[in-house]
Amino acid sequence: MRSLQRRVTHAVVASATFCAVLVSASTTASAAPVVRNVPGDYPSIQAGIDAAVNGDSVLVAQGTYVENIDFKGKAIKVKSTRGAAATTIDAGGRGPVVTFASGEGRASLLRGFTLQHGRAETAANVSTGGGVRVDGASPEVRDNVVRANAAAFGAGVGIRAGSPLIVHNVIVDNTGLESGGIGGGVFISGYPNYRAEIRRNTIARNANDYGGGIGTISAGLAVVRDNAIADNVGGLQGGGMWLSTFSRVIVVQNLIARNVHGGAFVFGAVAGLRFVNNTIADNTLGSALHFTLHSSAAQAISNVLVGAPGFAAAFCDPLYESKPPQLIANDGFTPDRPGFEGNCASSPGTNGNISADPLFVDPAAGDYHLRGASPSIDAGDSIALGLTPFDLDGNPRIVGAAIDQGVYEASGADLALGLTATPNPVMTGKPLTWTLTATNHGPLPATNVQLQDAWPNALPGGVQFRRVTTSTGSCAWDGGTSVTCSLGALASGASATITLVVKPRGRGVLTNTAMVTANEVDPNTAVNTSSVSVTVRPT
Ligand SMILES: [Ca+2]
Repeated sequence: MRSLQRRVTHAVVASATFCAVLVSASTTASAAPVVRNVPGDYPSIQAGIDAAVNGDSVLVAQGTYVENIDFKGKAIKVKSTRGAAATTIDAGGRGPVVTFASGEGRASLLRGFTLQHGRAETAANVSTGGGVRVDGASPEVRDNVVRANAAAFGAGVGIRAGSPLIVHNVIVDNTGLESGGIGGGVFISGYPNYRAEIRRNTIARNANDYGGGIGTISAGLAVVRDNAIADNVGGLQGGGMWLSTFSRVIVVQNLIARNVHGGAFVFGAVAGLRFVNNTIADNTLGSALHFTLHSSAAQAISNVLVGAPGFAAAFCDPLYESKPPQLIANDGFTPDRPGFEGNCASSPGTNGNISADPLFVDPAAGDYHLRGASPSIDAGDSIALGLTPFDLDGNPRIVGAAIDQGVYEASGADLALGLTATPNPVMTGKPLTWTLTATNHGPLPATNVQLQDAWPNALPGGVQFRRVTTSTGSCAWDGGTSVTCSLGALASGASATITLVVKPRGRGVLTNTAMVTANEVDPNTAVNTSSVSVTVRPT
């Protein structure tokens, strides 16, 4: 039926001989695009692809399809109707799940599948790309889950020449097959001018000898941007990333954390290889950034680098490279040793580089946002090449005086509250002074700062209120056991001090709890509340 419609349309166009230009244009468009349904119209996805022509779509219903698919050079969209969670292509351990090896361009789209159990090994003459194999092609691969595949190079996604867009996929649990394998999650090759783009993917729990998350060889002008690269294992080098030999990769705003064998290992760079605004932390058995052979051409700008115990955050290997890479406005910090070592050891204090705890909000829970007091706030290079207008959360850059180092731009106002009691213990009937200190750690000014303070009466003789004073704004006693303060605005870095005096009577424990809030978003509310208990003793 559909092919009949196509022939009819061709006939109509062909009869329009009075206008050669129109005929030419219409023939190129090749009639209306056809939607081919699987399994409604075709028994397999490949059968749908085989029947399709440029411009068509192959729409796949939910289910598991045991097959390998090959786009065969066609500019078509292959999409699931219900998304990756409901639609799986399973290669059953035979060959890559999906192949783009016939010169496909960006008009070839694969979207919304789980791609699993693919295999690419040297013995089978296809060693690259267990889940997705790209060889001399530039398709778009979007919104897929690429899991449990195996290959020598690029167990999840393998790119051997081409400029594909690999965007918003979850690439997990893929493993290398052969000794010396490169790229557990993604492998990129494409010398000299191919430009693969790896953007907004989660690349986790993959493994290969070199580059557990991403491995590159001669990767041309590849761009790796806005990815989370975590919990990968580089068996020999480069837990998160391994960049080798004429790789002119631009690595922008990636969170590279908890990988085994370091964050990123640069083994051969050419001018243009650049790390910008990445956060690289909590990787084990290696530095956050390790520069060796031919890496003096590399640049690292505005990164937050935290080294594993025993490893410098940034190590510039003097044995293989006499000159350091260009390091600008980075924070390189290791708790138990210098942040920068090797021939970049003198970086702190030059070119905007610092070495200080970046003060993540909660790294143990995977939260690498900056606390308000972080030295990385406003400490980056606002004009670095490769910046994007949004941070990894999608919030605007640049907030405050300058761009922050790392993947996140701090905004809002980080309030903190301190509370002390004097004396403690206190004698019954004697004055007890509570001192409350509300501090705005920024980065923005806090407005309409409110403080609530309460001391529920647990003493037999009661608690007599005496007075409350504040350094800014005003406070009011409610006539019972609480005080409310309106402190107005607090600039970034400013504090307000409230002094509250009472006389407890009787004996026991008196607990005071206070909280501070403001109109602004607060990136770290854990420190907004404070509490202190005082023992009241008889005279
Ligand atoms: Ca800033």
